[in-house]
Amino acid sequence: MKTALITGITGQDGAYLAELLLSKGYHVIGTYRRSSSVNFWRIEELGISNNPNLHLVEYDLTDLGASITLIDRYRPQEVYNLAAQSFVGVSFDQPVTTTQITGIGALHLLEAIRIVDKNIRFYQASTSEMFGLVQTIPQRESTPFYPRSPYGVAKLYAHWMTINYRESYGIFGCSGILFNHESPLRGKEFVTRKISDGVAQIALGKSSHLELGNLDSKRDWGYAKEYVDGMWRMMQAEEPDTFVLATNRTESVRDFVSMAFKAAGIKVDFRGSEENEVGIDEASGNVVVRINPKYYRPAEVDLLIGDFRRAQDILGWSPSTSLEELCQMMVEADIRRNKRGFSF
Ligand code: NDP
Ligand code: GDR
Repeated sequence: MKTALITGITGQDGAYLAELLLSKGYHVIGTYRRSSSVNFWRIEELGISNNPNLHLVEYDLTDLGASITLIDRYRPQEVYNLAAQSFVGVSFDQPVTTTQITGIGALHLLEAIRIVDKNIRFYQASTSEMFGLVQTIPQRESTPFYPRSPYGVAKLYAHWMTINYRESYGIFGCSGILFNHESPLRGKEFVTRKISDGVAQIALGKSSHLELGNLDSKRDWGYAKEYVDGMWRMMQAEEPDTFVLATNRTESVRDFVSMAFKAAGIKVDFRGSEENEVGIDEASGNVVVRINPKYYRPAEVDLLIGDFRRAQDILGWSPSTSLEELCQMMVEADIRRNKRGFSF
């Protein structure tokens, strides 16, 4: 039985990856942070929280000693580093914390592997945010980086450290440059889930409207459950490498809003521009979307679209859920949760 260690099991990807690895017969060590109220809602929703092969351990990525102890104690064959301060918006307000967790945190695990056992395989959760101010379209493994947030800069540091430990010490360190991936388990601070939950509340008469920031930014959104399979494939490859996972389709935030309202049977018409733009429910004439500049970022990533051909050729990975299907799935899940009066 293989043992895998997942940092950040309380997050979206950690929960889906744990589900996948358990289904493949792994013993999974999942780390969570000490806090006043630890939240296991995602692994509970997936029905894996009581799986006898899942072992939950308290751990903070910012502690080097704890990282060495963790790796030494469990001696996993595979380490998936998914833990991060992952919200781009917050990284502008907390750049130092973000760097310590998202950047240096990855180095702590690489150091632990170097010290304890160099045969342990390491996956680093890299991101399309490293492309930032995009230099070419679509973005692939060879596209130059130009991060636009403290989060993107911290992730770029961790990405290069992973490559450096691969080249310096022969550690199997792979880096997945994943474009945005969403699901009903996405945190509500991220725009797609904020929209699906907001639309559900409006459709059920629990809320009048949704407040958003920049509707013009364009993202390549895929389904998280498919992306964690790509992470696992990278770790089974012959050689450690860097791979882009994406859908090669880009849509604006505004398009996603329309799609989500459509999934709830509401047709929305956008009028006005910039801060005065509003989304109007065509049937009732009610304003259901407003702009609130507090959601604007000091520097924005305007457009992302990824080329996943390398992952397809070498790993046999490709996405299969369309954005319409994903959006429908998220809106339906949030309508169900809001009807139960209970939505994380
Ligand atoms: P989430 O924000 O949902 O999860 C992040 C996880 O990291 C949570 O479990 C969180 O714990 C944990 N964490 C945060 N700080 C620490 C710390 N100091 N020590 C230990 N654990 C910590 O992210 P996702 O699941 O969406 O993403 C997984 C990874 O992939 C992240 O690294 C993210 O940056 C990266 N990524 C995500 C993409 C996406 O579109 N989802 C795209 C590309 C990369 P807690 O619950 O206590 O907060
Ligand atoms: P992103 O995701 O920054 O791409 O990072 P997010 O969903 O936060 O933003 C996407 C785009 O939507 C615009 N936007 C808003 N965003 C939020 N959160 N809230 C709003 O109200 C809002 N209105 C408009 C943003 O400005 C942005 O352009 C995600 C995270 O999961 C990262 O960890 C990951 O690395 C990248 O995806 C790939």
